[in-house]
Amino acid sequence: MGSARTGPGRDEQASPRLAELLEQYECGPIRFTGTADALYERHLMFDNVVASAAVGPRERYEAAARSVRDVLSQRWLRTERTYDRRKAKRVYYLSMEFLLGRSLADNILNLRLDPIVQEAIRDHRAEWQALVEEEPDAGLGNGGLGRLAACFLDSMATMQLPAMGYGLRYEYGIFRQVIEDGWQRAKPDNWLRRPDPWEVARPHEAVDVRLGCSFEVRGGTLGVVMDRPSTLQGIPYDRPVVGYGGKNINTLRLWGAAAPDAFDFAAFSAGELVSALAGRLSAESLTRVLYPDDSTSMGQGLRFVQEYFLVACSLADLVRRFRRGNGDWRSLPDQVAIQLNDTHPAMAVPELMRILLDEAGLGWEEAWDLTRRTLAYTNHTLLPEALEKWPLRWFERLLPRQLEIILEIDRRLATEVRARFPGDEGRVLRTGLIETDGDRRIRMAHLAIVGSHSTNGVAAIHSELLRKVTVRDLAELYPERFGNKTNGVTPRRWLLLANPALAGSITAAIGDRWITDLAELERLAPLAEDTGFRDAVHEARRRAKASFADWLKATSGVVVDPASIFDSQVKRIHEYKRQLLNGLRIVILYGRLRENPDLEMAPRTFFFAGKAAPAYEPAKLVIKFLNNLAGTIDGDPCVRGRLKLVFLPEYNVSLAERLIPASDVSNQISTAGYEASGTSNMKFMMNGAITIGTRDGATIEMAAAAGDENFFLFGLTAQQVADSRSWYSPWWHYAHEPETRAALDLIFSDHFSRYEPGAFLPLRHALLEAGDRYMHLADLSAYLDADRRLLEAHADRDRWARMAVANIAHSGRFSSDRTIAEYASEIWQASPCPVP
Ligand code: 26V
Repeated sequence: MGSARTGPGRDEQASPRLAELLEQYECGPIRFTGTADALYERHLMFDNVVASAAVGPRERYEAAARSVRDVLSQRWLRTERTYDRRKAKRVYYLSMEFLLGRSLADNILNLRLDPIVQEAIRDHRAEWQALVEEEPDAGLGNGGLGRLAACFLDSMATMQLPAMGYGLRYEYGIFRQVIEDGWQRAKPDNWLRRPDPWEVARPHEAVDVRLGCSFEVRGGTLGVVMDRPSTLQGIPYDRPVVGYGGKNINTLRLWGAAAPDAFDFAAFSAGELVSALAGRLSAESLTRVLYPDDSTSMGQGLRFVQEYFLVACSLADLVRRFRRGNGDWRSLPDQVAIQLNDTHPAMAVPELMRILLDEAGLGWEEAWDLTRRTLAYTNHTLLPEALEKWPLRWFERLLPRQLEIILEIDRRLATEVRARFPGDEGRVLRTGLIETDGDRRIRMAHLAIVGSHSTNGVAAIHSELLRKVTVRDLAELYPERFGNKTNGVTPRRWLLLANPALAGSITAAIGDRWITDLAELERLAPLAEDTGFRDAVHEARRRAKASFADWLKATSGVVVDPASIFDSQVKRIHEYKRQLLNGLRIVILYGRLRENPDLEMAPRTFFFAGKAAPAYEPAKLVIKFLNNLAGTIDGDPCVRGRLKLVFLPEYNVSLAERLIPASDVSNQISTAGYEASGTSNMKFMMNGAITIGTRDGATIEMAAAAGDENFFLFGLTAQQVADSRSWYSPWWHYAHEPETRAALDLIFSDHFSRYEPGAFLPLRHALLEAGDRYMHLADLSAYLDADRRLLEAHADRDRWARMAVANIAHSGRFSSDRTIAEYASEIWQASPCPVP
């Protein structure tokens, strides 16, 4: 970043293509005058009023972000105006989570401003890097479901769909993870401490939400006060979502909770002012924090209110927009498609019914028809403990009208089931919206399926299990509603941005159309036989590994050898994802080397990263185990330089962007039948890593695309897992597999917990005494066998490079553009609306 006077100006350095592009952004009343540098320098000076000597990286970040926002603002406004004038059918993506990560470099890339920026920072690389790192990693999500929502936003904008995301503006995102003595500690993520240059508050578009309860902060925690009705305000905070090429700029609208201003000024005394303001404080706490549980415990009242708040604000907003352009309620499904990201926003079913019945004054039949045709639902997990079921009495106290509607839906559903399956009362109970054993609960998945026209899973196997097992009775009742939409990821962030060297080699080989049409990568397939291209792929990975190693050393002091095989497993820590299985593999490899120090074995570095839900003790113990394993290996001269394990703390989007391009091997080893899809598996594949994995989720489809010979699949199938449940015994493996037994004995001899004796006894309990629910031991020997085959392949550099090329070439299906194209044509009936 040179100064305004010396830096390269727009006219001097912009190629004709670029000049055209900039003109594209000058599509409102304001012309950009002067240079890009001048724009930046003006923000640097005037936004924070600081002397140039006192400017730090944070001020530079804000000025850069504001400059980029200036460039996109007029086009952002024009996008909304175009959708409005064309009366385009709108798509609304309702999600409690958007795991956005950083925006600056991504927005620059999507606006195609990178040549300008590259030029401007030519002599200031380190300064630029420091500035980029000032942006907090927006962690408004737990994991896969939230990151998928962010990839979908990118694809919808790139494909010029008139789409909008709706979510919550959590002041605190997913907790920050620090590791102390090997244990996970959770720290608050105060990501909005500093003003966020990307968000635009729109208080004049606030909406009111009426509730049958109020809030109170008691003893430091926010509680729900029943039977004291209150009104909350939802304030929209808009964020730009830049499509690749910057043609359409969509909006992510996040709701912040506030108390309405209006209180009785005439009557208040000093005491009342304080209590009135305290009331205001607690209303704001509703959107204070993201719930950090992914697919574990539920049942918190505040989460229930958060979900309703998202639904009520978003529906009020989109109905208002619909009514502005259209008086006829009957055209709602032709004008609006609403996608529910899991059941978290499933209260949209009764809420939309309430609006159509009570506000539009329609009759039940018509309201029901419109509601169903407008809504669609995506399921993201089959884990029984993650299927939401909210106590009926919460609805009674907080949302009595919505409960009335749910009960009527349930009554009509039962009538329909009885007519279709006379005498089958068991089926009536199984399909019903209300679970009757114990205290009565509403089955939110049933509500979403019954109240929408489409239900989909996120990979072929998952959609099949959903239909045939989890909600079988409803699928028999409404077979035409069920479908599959295999997940995808955006190639802009996960290849073009994260791996510039590989992206450059690909573009050099086949041109740049792959960026918006990833199927183009197929054209790389023949280049597996081209030594030049294989070398380029190899070189790209070498560079990514070196720069990861440099970064790791600079930020943590940890030294890894870039010449070793980088073998990664990064995702939420969960028993079904089986990080422990990976740990057992490493213990066995370690045992082999100790046993036979002359054993030939390629040097390897194993990376783990991921957060455990703070209340999920077994998952937190896995983190502790991996850290102790790392420490023991580091301290053992027998294996030094040959094996290394690194647990990277604070896994987030930015860390994924660094690690994935640097990884040679991707571990996708969930118990078959448990991982709905997985999405990091696709990011690794796109970047040319080789997968070792089980036949689960989308990994099955990835192997089919790449060819089995380019994949290392192992272990029980979902069918075998289900069939062997009743007789499976981990003890059999302990008794009959010497390496399995030796590994477990080593762990339980406190070899990895010398100063914490007994620390890992709960692992023994889970793996042996309690029956090994996720069947680690059943797959362990097959895992090691696949690992042996993988090492064999790696020993042949050309063979490995061919496999990498094949994986990249066949990863095109796993672009979220393909997924979104399917949603648009098969569920939403929505078409692109290009902005002129
Ligand atoms: C559940 C709960 C319950 C309590 C409060 C917070 C919370 C947050 C999230 C969830 C459900 C998480 C479900 C999920 O993330 N599923 C993942 O979705 C990915 C995208 O479809 C998919 O690739 C993963 O396989 C699947 O595990």
